[in-house]
Amino acid sequence: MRNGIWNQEMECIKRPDLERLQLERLRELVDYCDRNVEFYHKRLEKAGVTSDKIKALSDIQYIPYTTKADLRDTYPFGMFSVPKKELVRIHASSGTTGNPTVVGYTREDLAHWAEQVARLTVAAGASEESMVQICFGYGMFTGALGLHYGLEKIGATVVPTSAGNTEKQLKFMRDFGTDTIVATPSYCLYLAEAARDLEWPMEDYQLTLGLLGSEGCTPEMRTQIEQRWGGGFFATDNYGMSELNGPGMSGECRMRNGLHINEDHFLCEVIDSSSGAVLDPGSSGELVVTALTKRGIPMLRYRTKDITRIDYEPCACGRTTARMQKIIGRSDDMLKIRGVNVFPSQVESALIGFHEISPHYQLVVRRKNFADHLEVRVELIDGSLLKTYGALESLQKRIHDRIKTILGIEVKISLVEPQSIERFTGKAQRVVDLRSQKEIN
Ligand code: DLL
Repeated sequence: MRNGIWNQEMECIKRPDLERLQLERLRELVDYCDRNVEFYHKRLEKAGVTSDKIKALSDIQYIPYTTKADLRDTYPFGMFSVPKKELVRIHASSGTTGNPTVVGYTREDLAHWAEQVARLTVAAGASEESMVQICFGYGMFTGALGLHYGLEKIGATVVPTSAGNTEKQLKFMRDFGTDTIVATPSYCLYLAEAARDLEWPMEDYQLTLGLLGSEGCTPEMRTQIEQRWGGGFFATDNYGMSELNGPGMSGECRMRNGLHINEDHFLCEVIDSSSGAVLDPGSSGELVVTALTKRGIPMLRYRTKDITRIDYEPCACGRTTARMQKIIGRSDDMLKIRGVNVFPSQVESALIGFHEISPHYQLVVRRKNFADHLEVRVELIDGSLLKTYGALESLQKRIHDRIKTILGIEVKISLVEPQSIERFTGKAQRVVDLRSQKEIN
């Protein structure tokens, strides 16, 4: 490690050298998929693509996209490329509907994965001095074990508390002098609240770094989380998905002006999610990723459904890798409210800043008179406000007006009792979709 950069050679690589490496790896990958996965063989054959047709990175456009539905249709191992004896780990994503997506890793995949996570955790400020509490659930979810091995690789001390058991979490955090936490932003916020409620002085905690991820978090929400943990706490955003190993695809450095992509492992494109057309560099759209080095279950042009934009300018931190902007939402999470596209993250940004409400909220979508209606449920900090009619009405109106200015649509604001909105130890579920229920008029 030099200048606080884990892998100077790859993280500060010159773009022409990177592109040469990506092209070489892409050709190898196409050839590998063609030879080892029946699913890809058929797709590539139909599209008339062989590795020798890939002469430039832009020739990737001839390769068909892969989707989550492809993984589900080939459940559980249909897209794996190696016999079981070569697999050393399996993970799966929860899959609330239908088959979960199952992913497998060879020994080399795990080594690459740990390297990817090592780079990002160092970029965020972790080191061999760090005492890191991993509050992601250990199990089929990739978050915990992914961060675990990357952090061990850099020599940090890992405390694998897993998710939940909040009081015990806080006790270890305080007694061990944990300085780094790995969690979803929503759980990190909840832990801060619980810490305050326990009435142990906040000064007893030594948290200075949050490696947060696995769900969206607006800059406004991040400020709330940082303020709750107190002055020295600095949180970074980390992105990934099980189909692309898990965490480790991209993460923020101390500049926090985008998430550095491990581009020698992941080749990214941004497309228009409705037409599938590839967009020019710098445009916002759906992220499509080709995992250049992954072999257990290779991924060619995987449609993530996550909406972002990629910035190719070198960063002030010294790294030259491209940075993706924070995910603004998933194309399938986008609500269409009377013709207007609404991402939950826009509502989150609008809500934070009202000192009378907590950062916990829920969006309820209903179908009424053949149109979608949005109710925003927000939690009051002081429940006695519910009895103070004038104050309550005025707050409701101010929140309503701010959201209307930002989104341009009417929403119903419901102010609810303190602590009444569900807390999550993993990914928060902020949207309650009641549109399939019987229509109300
Ligand atoms: O959430 C992997 C991960 C674990 C990333 C820990 C970072 C930290 P999945 O469970 O497969 O994998 O969910 C992937 O979660 O397509 C995004 O929609 C969302 N997501 C992940 N990270 C972020 C983030 C892990 N930083 C899906 N911001 C992705 C916004 C995120 N959304």
